[in-house]
Order: sequence, then C-alpha cells, then structure tokens
Amino acid sequence: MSGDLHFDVRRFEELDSTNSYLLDEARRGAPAGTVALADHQRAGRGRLGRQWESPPGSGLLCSVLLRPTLEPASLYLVTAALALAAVDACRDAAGVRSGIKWPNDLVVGEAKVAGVLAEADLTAAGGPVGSVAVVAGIGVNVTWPGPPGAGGTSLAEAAGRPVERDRLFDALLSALSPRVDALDSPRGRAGLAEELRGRCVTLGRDVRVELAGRTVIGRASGLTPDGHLLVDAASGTEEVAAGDVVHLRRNEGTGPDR
Ligand code: BT5
Repeated sequence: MSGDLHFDVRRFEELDSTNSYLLDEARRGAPAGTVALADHQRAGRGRLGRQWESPPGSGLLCSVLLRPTLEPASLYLVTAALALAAVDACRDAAGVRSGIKWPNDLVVGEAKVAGVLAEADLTAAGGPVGSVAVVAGIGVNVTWPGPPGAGGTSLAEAAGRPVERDRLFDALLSALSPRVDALDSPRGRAGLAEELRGRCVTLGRDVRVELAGRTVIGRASGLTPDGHLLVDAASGTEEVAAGDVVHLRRNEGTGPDR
C-alpha cells in the first residue's frame, strides 16, 4: 500500500455488519481504503461470535478495508492502528481521554467506550502481491453507554456534553491515515508497537485472564513482538495470545499489594 491512501466512504442507514459488508467487498476486489459507515447494524459482531449492540444513530459504526503487506504475527498491529487512531479521535473530537485495554477495547477509566474487531481474509485477491485483506471495524458508543451490565460508557457521558458523530468519524480517518502507512514498513510497525505499549492501560495492572479451561491471575508486564500479553503469575510468566482480561482492583485476587 502506498503512502497516499484514499478513503472511499460508503454510507448506509442499515447493514448486517460493516465488517461483513467489507469482507464481501474485499472478495470482489474492492481497493484498500474502502470504508463502510452505518447508522445501524442488524448483526453487529464482536469477537468469538459475540454481539456488538448499538441502537440506530447512537454510535459510530464503521469499518475500513486495508491491504497491508504483513506477516500473520503482525496482524495485531491493524487492530492497534485503528484503536490508536480512535484514542486520538476521542481526544480531538470530544476532549475525552481514553486508553487501550488489551486486546481490543477502548476504555475511559474502567468503562468500555469502543471495541475494535479486525478480520483477515487470506483468500481475497485484489491487492499488491504479498498483501492480505484485513477489515478493521470499530464501534464507538457516542450517546448510548452499551447494554445493561456490560460496564460501558458513551463519549457524551464521558465528555459531559454532546459529541458530533461526523466530527468523530473525520477525526478517526485523519488519525488512521498515517498509521495505515506505518503498517507497511518495519520502522512504521516498530513505531506502532511502541505507541501501543504507551497507550495500553492493561500494562502494569493486576489482571485476571480467562482462558479455555483455566484462569491466569498476575501482573500484566509486557507485550511480545506479536502482540501477546505477558502476565507475571505466581507460577511464572504466562504468554497470553487471546483472551478476555479483567483489570483487578488492588487486593482483589492477587493477595496483598505489591
Ligand atoms: C468487541 O468485541 O468489542 C469488538 C466490537 C466491534 C464492533 C464493530 S462495529 C463496526 C464493525 N462491524 C461489526 O460487525 N463489528 C465491528 P468483544 O471484545 O468480543 O466485546 C463484545 C462484548 O462487548 C459483548 O459481548 C458485550 O458484553 C459488550 N458490548 C456489546 N455492545 C456493547 C456496547 N455498545 N458498549 C459496550 N459494550 C458492549
């Protein structure tokens, strides 16, 4: 992908999911930079078949098709690029300070204000040789704080004032553009990884991670070059490739303060 990515924005009142729409378009050869924006999704999705809920008009729901030349181990940087752009956009368009909760949430304090879902299609042709089609989607709660019990918040709630969705969207694309360019060079990727470390609020926290069949509790101490979370547990350092993380309060599940 070259340094002059052009965003072609397609706006919809309703789609099943902006991610599934763009994955279909990717298979038909749509170019990098194609963007889908929807007021409402009938079947917005999160990771592992979970749902992303957002009443019509209440959130920013969009996805971007990228075709970076990346090793599979670096694909997490696509999620990082969009999440980092969203942190900037929340600051620039709403004055809200957010951070990235590993692996794919934007949080304000402990409350989830957005979620990112990047999906690759290794078979979709149409990009440069060696490139992979990746659809990166984000749902940002603008006026609705998310489903009851999910621990979410909205940008308007966090800002204490109304937030314009279009302004947020423009800020997101502006902040995304240089990070998309960064994906294609080793130096750019190193920069993104570094930036992610700086914005990842999970690092340094005591966490509980639910894995298939077991729970890891310890202090999140770092990210590996392929984006896995390192957790210093009583039994040694664990490398977590994927999972749901809970940030623990002090004294909750890890014994005395360290
Ligand atoms: C995510 O998944 O957080 C990724 C969400 C990505 C959504 C965008 S919207 C545009 C694009 N098109 C799509 O179809 N998807 C992307 P995960 O980490 O699995 O979190 C999902 C969980 O978050 C759910 O199981 C709920 O508990 C919770 N949740 C659902 N809707 C929420 C909301 N609006 N605010 C806060 N939490 C929510």
